[in-house]
Amino acid sequence: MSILIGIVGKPSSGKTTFLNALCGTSAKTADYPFTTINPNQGVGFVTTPCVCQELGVTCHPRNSECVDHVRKIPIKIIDVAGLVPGAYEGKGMGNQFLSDLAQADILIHVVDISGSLNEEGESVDPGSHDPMKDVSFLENEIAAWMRGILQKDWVRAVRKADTERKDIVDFISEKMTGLKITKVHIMRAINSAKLDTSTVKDWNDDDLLQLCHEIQKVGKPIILAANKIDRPTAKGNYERLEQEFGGKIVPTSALTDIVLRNLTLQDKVEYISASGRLIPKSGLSSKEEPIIDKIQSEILDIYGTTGIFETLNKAVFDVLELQPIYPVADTNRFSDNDGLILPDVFLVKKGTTIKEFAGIIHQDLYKNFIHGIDARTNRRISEKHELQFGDVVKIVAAA
Ligand SMILES: Nc1nc2c(ncn2[C@@H]2O[C@H](COP(=O)(O)OP(=O)(O)OP(=O)(O)O)[C@@H](O)[C@H]2O)c(=O)[nH]1
Ligand SMILES: [Mg+2]
Repeated sequence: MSILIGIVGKPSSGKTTFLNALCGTSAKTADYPFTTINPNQGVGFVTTPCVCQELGVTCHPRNSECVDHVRKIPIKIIDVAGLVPGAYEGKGMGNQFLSDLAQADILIHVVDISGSLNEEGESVDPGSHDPMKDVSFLENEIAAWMRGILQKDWVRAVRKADTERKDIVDFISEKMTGLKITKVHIMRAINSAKLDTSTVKDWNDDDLLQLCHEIQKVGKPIILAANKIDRPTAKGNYERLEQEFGGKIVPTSALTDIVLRNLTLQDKVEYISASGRLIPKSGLSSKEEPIIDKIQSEILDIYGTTGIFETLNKAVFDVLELQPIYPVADTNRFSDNDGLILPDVFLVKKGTTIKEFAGIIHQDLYKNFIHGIDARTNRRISEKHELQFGDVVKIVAAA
């Protein structure tokens, strides 16, 4: 399964800066709305301690990287045009960008937590806009966009489905083809929306909107990046939103991340990530010195990091509940058939069984599956066994 993360938010909230920080790209950013029109794409990395250290081996990563025993797993990221109220009806850049998000598994909503932009992304008095409003407006836009897709030809389609006695989940699933919404998502959403599946033809616009809100929650979950946390009016807003959204919000400063990266690349500062400390080195100009002090005292000392990679890790590991699993062919050497040690790592959903995992690697492995082996213990595992975070497994299949 290839994972795609979509970066969304109103104009000028810092989406492209966020993408550049995550992916090391240099897509255009600027302080006026709609700098981005066509989507920018990049590849970021989620990180997890590599099992090579625990197993005492030197790995040869192929589909990922390993730096100092940290596995870096590539994730595709897309940054789209800014979203303004009414986008689903074609306002602003319209709903083209919503289509750009169709393939996304999860959305990072980049919010201007300093409250210095109005709904349209234009500058206003710092702190005068309530970022809480941005959160609900974005959810509403996504739900309204999905409802628009469902409503197309709804009455006729419902009648037809009725005469064909088609299952409602199959019916909605067909309407949402291409949006990466699964039948499980739809089933869960119908339940949460408490809709009566025996009276589908009576569902009104509000019912459909409610259903789409629930589909969004399960099918395109949103994690909040409280961006521009470096600005003076940000902290209070962040604390308020943190109370409300708890585990789903991360304080970030995309711009600081980029400044720090450039200074590090120029060897002007050393960043000790474990302690969140910056060590100034020679070559810092008199203009750069106060910047370093400010980053240390106003961001790192308070929040620990610039938050960019924390957001990505949280999205992948906590919200999507994906787990890194390492398939091997030789359980003594932890290698593949060519002798490469721990070459690949796959991200699979929590609850995935070893047999389902076989199918993710190759359909033939699923068909011919016999059993699995836990490479740590060399014990057999039966087909219903659910994989755990960091498992190293061999799949035994009939030739
Ligand atoms: N202070 C501060 N400014 C930031 C931060 N992130 C981005 N910016 C600035 O915000 C402005 C807008 O950034 P962009 O990345 O172009 O914003 P965007 O959301 O992609 O904007 P559109 O493409 O127009 O929708 C630029 O001037 C950035 O330098 C941040 O963390 N802190
Ligand atoms: Mg942009």
